[in-house]
Amino acid sequence: MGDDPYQGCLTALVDMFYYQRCGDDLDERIGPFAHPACHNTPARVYGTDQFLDVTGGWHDAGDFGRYIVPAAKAAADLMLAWQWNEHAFAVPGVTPIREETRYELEWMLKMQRADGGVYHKVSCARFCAMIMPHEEKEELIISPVSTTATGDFAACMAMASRFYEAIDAPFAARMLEAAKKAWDFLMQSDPLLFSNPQGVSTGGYGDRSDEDERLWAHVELALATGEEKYLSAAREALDAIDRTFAPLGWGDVRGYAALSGMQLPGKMGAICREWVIGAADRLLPRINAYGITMMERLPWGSNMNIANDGMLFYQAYLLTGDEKYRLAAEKQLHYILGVNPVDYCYVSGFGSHPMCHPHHRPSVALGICQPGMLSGGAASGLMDACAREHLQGQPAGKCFIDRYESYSTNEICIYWNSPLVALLAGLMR
Ligand code: 9MR
Ligand code: 9MR
Ligand code: ZN
Repeated sequence: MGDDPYQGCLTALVDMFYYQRCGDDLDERIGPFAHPACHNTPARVYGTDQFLDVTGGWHDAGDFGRYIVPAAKAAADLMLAWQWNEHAFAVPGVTPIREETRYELEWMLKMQRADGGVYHKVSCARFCAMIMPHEEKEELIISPVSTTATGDFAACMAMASRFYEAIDAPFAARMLEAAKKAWDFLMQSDPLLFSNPQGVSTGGYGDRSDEDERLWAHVELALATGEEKYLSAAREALDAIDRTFAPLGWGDVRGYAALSGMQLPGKMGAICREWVIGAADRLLPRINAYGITMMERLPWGSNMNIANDGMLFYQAYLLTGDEKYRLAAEKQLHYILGVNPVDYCYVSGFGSHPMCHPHHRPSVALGICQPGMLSGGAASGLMDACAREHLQGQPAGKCFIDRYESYSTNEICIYWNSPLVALLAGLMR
């Protein structure tokens, strides 16, 4: 342990990804949360008699589904985290972040069809009871290909090929090939926007548009290859996209295109740098007394949006060296760690008043709270029965209840932990 008070929290936030592993024997290293390999039977391709091996990857959240769209966000954030502060992860006892991210990437590779299209998700037909992962024994179903999953996959794999080039060149090459195949599929496919097929009711991760996913794919392939066909696709898509904001959401990935696009040659790089700074400048004046950019209404998983804002501010700080952005990034972190209307540290196991009853199946099954998980946080829509029962009439920032029944305010998620890992690592530099 160093004397940085944040190091312990960062370590736990990264360990969380190891705990989320699917299809792996999790040993005594993680204490009571150890369990034998789960979800390791062949999965049925929806509506067919074809079965595939798609073992591996991380459970998405408090449920055990594995979904490509949010996986791409989580992996991208972890790569940015180590880009921003490699040093923070080179500490004994921290889960090796490159190996951990690779665990997800290897699974994602298995989700690609021979024609390049990428299946949207694998899960059971419905959410199971509050049991341990290896106790969920229903048939696994692979849901149909979508172009949002395929676009995110192409982008994430091309991005990862840059990050793993120096570590493992053959792995990087395999990912770049997969990215190119996914891109070819995208180019000849109309939008395939996902909604759950009949009989499947797990997470949908639906979207209204695949334009931003396509843009991100063009940008990453342009950067990874330097080839003209990707560069011109990126140029065209950059011109067409709305560059007012640069969200780093699972559904709107424009911000990832902006962040990576900054490294593109010539005018495109300049456009992306302006995009990032412009978006940060638009958010700055929205910062309120609690240090965050929203408060009237808070979406499901608001802590992700807050951590994402922190990442964007941090990136603007790296670009300009202007302390006002760093300060804004710090405010996002402080809100999450306790400077908020409910006075909770939203990371389990940390702070003087931590969240400790998350909608997280292993924690509920074992009756103990797993540490190092970021709660979704206040959500003003009161989207579950528990929230409706207890939070009626509360202002948005107080629409949080530390009860496991409240999945819309107190679930945990890989892509909520991941932007916090990036923000925290950046600020620890
Ligand atoms: O546990 C599920 C959680 O992971 C999801 O985010 C949430 C919303 O889709 O649904 C939870 O599952 C609940 C289901 O939707 C309704 N019946 C109770 C389930 C467990 O609380
Ligand atoms: O994080 C997702 C949130 O933005 C959506 O509003 C919500 C309802 O569709 O779903 C959330 O994602 C959940 C997913 O569907 C299933 N795994 C748990 C996710 C977090 O609650
Ligand atoms: Zn599993």
